Amino acid sequence: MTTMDTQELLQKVGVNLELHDQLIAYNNKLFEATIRSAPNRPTAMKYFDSGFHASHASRVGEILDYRTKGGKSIGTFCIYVPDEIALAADVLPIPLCGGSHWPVDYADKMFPRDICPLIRSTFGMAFSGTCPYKKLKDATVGETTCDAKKKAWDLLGFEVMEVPQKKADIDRELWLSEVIRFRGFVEKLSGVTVTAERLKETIKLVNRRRRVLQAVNDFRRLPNPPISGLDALLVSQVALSQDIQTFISGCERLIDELQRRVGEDISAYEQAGPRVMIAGTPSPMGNAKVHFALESSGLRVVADESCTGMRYYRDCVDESADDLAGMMKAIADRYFSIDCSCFSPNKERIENILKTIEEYHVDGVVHNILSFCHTYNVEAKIVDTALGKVNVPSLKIVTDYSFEDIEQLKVRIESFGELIQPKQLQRI
Ligand code: BJ8
Repeated sequence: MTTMDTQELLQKVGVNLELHDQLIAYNNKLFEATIRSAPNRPTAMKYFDSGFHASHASRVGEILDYRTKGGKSIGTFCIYVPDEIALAADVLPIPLCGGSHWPVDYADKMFPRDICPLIRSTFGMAFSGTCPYKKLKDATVGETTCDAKKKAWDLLGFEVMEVPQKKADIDRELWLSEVIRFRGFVEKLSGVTVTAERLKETIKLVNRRRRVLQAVNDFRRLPNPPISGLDALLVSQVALSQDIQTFISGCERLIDELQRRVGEDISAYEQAGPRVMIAGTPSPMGNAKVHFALESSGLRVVADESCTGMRYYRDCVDESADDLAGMMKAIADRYFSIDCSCFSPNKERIENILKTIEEYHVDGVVHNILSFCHTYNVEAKIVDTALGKVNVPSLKIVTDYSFEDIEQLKVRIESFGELIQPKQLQRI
């Protein structure tokens, strides 16, 4: 798609071109300075680099085409909204979480300043007229995962899925009923009934996306990871924004190249720095700040525990059921196993973190917490108690999307890096 085509397209979907140019200039500059500046990148990352740019260009065109042919779509903000069911009703989910600092002040039109930057970025884009998807959806589906989100949906009149806050049987039943209600919602939107046959196909398709993500990230367990944490983050971000089939093909090419790199002992890193896991809040597309601060300070990010990491792809939906009720239950169970800090207690998250530390040979954990995200911020203390028992040090970073504090962060990260006693797998 030429520049001219893109501008016409954006105009067609109601984007404010002048402000959009500013947003893209800001995002591109950061992308070049962070993700693209990493050394030893696999050639197959080209697809994911283009996926970054496509999210405000050709992907918009694809969705516009789909809608012109009568397709329906919904905006979403959380990995609790089950893609399988939406797709089985011929409704395309479009994740809308913002990761750019540029639009955050535009959110002040409706929201207080002292809320999470993810919410401010998302609505800052919508209110500044720079979100190309605003007019490309028939409905928007929120969820009750945090107070700021809940009230935002209220204010904006969105459809809301109730995510329970505990994991007792009664909560599981409530969640199943919400998943069934969501099916009714998307069926009504598109006029397409979800059949067992179609749902079986979409369960398999979405699981395939999870499996390629698992395969890419498995390489990060190795002594010399052939892919960096910054690139692995970009892969996850692109998973959320691009066409599933194209994304799967892009990952398959990357997996082949990573396999070859392993054979030739090519590392994504120039030195064998401490191996760290990032835990906590997601880093939606546009935000790679903490990954960059860590990797440009000589640490290696070998695991991401967040929703732009393994929380998104760790578990697949059980494919064994053949009837609609069985499949709906399998989907509800899979999504109910997500260990978001909105749950209380949230012991699965601690178990998953400890398991990941073992599997990825993690020397230290970095809590990446978006400002004003109280559940992850407080839960970091519970995580730290568990880490203390296995002698794994941690560093808590509470920050927003702006780069104002980057030098301070790097000073803290460098001290943390010196404190970590690498236990294992330090080879280059
Ligand atoms: S499952 S992490 S995508 S809610 S918006 S909770 S950062 S204050 S994004 Fe999330 Fe779903 Fe949980 Fe994952 Fe905190 Fe900000 Fe709320 Fe957030």
